[in-house]
Amino acid sequence: MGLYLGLDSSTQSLSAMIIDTASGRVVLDQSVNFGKNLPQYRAPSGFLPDENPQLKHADPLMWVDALDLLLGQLKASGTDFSTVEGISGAGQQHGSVYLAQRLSDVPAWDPSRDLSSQIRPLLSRATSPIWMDSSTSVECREIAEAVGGDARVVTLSGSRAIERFTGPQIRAFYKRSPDAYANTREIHLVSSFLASLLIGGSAPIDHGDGAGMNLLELATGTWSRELVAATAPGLGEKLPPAVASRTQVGEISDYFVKKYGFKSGTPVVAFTGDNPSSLVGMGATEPGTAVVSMGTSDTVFAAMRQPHTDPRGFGHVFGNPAGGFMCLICFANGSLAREKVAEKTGLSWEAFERAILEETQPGNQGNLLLPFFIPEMTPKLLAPKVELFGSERFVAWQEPAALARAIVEAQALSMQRHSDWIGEQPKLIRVTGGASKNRGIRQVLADVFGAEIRALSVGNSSALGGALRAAEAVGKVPFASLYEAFAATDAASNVSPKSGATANYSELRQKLTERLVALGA
Ligand code: XUL
Repeated sequence: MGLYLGLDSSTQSLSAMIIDTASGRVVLDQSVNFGKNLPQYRAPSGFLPDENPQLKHADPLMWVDALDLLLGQLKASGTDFSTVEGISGAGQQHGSVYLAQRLSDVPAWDPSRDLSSQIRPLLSRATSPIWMDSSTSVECREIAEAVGGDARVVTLSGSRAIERFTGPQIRAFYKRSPDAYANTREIHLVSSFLASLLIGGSAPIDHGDGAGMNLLELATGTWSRELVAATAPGLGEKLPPAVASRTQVGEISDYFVKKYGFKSGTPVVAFTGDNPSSLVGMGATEPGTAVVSMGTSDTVFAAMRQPHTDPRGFGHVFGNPAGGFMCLICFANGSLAREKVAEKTGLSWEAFERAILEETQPGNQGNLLLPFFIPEMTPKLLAPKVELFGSERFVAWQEPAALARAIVEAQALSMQRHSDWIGEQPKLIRVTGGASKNRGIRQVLADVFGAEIRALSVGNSSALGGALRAAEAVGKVPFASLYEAFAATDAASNVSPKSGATANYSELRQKLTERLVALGA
């Protein structure tokens, strides 16, 4: 029993959460926002603006500075890190960091200097492609062709070759900057990079996040020779080992002991991707509970005993940090699309909720909005596509309440369609992320899926997942008892499907399917 720290480096912020397994309480939950707190990196939404909408990169030093900033703020406000018994965490998935030296070969971090000035000279690539990048369609095709087609990539890695996945991104780097690629000794994911900073060495990549690279062989949990060879020459020597998620990857380095007061020898457990970490934070590592996470991206995910892949090619299979597998479907048009509709209709968040709950009905009288305000990965649309179908006033953007309902219904119907390959329709869905706090959005999910919706009392399920994983691996506290204490649902937020509502969606579902098929999606 003790205190465990979970970190989460997501698209827009770095969060820290400390849990106390003796009292069953979260004792600390704090974040720094990259855009607001580190404006010198000129990344208001966590990535560097670029003329090309397909290119989405971030400065990895921003993530390093965020770590020093957050730990410094916490120490200054009285956090005693010497009581922490173990650390784990998560990073936004797929993003990669390129180093000219192996981190295990460099001298220990000097606590009299900040960390970013010690990392800067080690980078072989100044920026990191992140999950929002969609610039690698050519490389995806080349990788698939080299191994004998899409089906082979899916069998090996659990997903088709996907633009944002790390393998195609590495291949694009090798082709566009061959010298810098040749000068690269080690490639990390955001998650393993964060863990490497903490241990002052090269941390392995875990099976949860590693499966989002198109390089890991799902069946064996090792790097696939075929995919590695198809991606870029010499890549095998540049990848850290792949390990099970509960592996202790090292001890906290002296830099953090001297600077922030951690106890020498504090174990660090492999970091994982933010979605696999949320699977743990949501208490959903056993099959049977689906999770809908509504943040910058919307994701639908669930634990799976045996890997089983999406015939349409949009879904993925990743390692489940508690053992076995998980499936995931990711939608780029999450918060941003909802915000765009709120902005265009002039509705506040409260009015948006009222519009859904009080002013409109399930099925929206046939009004339909195609919700792709930015390029989408599920279905694959490389250019934005927003279209309205329905009453004259609706298509002229003059029905604010119907438009609020329309964006949420289209997102929920698209989630339902694209998660149908997982198996039986879920009867119980756990929700997380900012938008899930909106009761109107929870009601639409309940009505479309015909499922009971539950939200957790603790927010930030990915940072919580990090703390829980540390408690399980270091403190040997079983997940089942951790879930009882920390993954309890908040009864006041429960939502059930309205009677008869689910049936109202058959027409809208049909209309959306026709549109998607017409778009080749
Ligand atoms: C999942 C994905 C996103 C990021 C967001 O495949 O790309 O959900 O992990 O941080």
